[in-house]
Amino acid sequence: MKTQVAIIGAGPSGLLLSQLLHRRGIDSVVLERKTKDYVLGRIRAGVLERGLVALMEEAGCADRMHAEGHVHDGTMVSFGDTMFRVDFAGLTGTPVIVYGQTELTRDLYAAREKAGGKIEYQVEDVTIHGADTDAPAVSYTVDGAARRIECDFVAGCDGFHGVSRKTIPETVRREYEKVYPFGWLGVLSETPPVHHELIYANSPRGFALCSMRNENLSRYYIQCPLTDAPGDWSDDDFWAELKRRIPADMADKLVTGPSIEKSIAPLRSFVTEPMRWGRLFLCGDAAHIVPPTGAKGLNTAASDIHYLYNGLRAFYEDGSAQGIDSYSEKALKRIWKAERFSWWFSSLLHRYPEQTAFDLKMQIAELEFLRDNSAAQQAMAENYVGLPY
Ligand code: FAS
Ligand code: PHB
Repeated sequence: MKTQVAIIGAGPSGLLLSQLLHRRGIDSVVLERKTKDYVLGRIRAGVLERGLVALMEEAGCADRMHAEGHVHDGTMVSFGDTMFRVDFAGLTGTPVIVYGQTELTRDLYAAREKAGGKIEYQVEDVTIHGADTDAPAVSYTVDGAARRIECDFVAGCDGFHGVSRKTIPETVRREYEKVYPFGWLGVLSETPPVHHELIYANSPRGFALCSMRNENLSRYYIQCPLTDAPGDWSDDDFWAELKRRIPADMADKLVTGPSIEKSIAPLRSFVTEPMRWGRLFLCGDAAHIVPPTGAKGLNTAASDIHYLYNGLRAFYEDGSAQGIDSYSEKALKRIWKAERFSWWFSSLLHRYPEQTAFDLKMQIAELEFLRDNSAAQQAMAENYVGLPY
């Protein structure tokens, strides 16, 4: 089989890239190791930056997002029983859209299927060949049958545990990592959200986040030890702990109900450099991971796709390699700013085992400065709604 761009991974990165390329008549094949239902069953991100909203519009996949997504002009931050609002729209002129990654991915699948896009599911043994030549290829098996794709470029959109990053020789790769000493226990419940905007909560018992998917589907998180498993937490225990971590008036309003999904995500900051090796380009979680505190994971994958899509477009339409040659440097400049914001916001809101009494005083002082200072809120708002591409 021949194609112009072989894309490994049918998560949001791979699907968005494939759809954008298709809209410019550039052919791609997407290889996915799981089934479509498995990919759609993963509950992940919930907040879309303005850049990702614009990309979904450019991909022709924004109708349901605009119809069902919720525009949020700000967010709440609480510590103890103090709660204050950061006004994104007022400070930056830009809101965010709350619309689950699952739904965004569903929209992208629908668009690729409608366009007759080639997606191969349950592939195995994916191997990238000749990435450092002008004639790369990808081999794989489906139901034991060996397949091979000859292509011009390979987009590694296969997430943190994929094969793409490891295809870049260790002598070329530089990796940066911080593993956080806690995880996030997440619950999805068919209950009305406790507040119409998100609540990021710092409490002496640990971090909590009150989020949502729609007016009758809520998403809640609490910081938990890495040694915990979802089965260690009954629904009642989860709700009781969440109530202890959010302001009393919010706890009193909280509508609880059975969890329809319960999972624990470990938290890490991770970046690999460079994001390009020959004709192989890494995108999204294949190249970088952030703690979900700043809602940057999916959104930083989006900016990678923006840079790579425009670079490939220029290559095929104008014969210019400038965009693909500058991809890694440009993507990493924005990625490191998202890493910093996600690390900062995580440091502000979580309890760390090794924190001293002085460290806790610093955390509260920083929260009070954020509450009282418009420049501090401006900086947070600009990062949260998404720095320019
Ligand atoms: P993905 O990991 O989504 O997709 C990669 C795809 O490649 C997968 O479908 C995988 O099956 C496939 N693949 C892997 N290896 C392959 C191979 N060898 N061959 C073929 N296919 C292969 N971000 C937020 O902003 N907010 C959140 O709350 C949030 N929560 C998260 C919770 C968890 C548990 C995780 C893991 C991530 C979370 N994220 C969150 C980040 C998440 O949203 C990612 O940023 C987003 O999924 C990135 O999309 P992709 O780069 O497409 O990677
Ligand atoms: C979510 O709704 O899943 C969500 C929202 C904001 C975050 C992280 C997760 O920072």
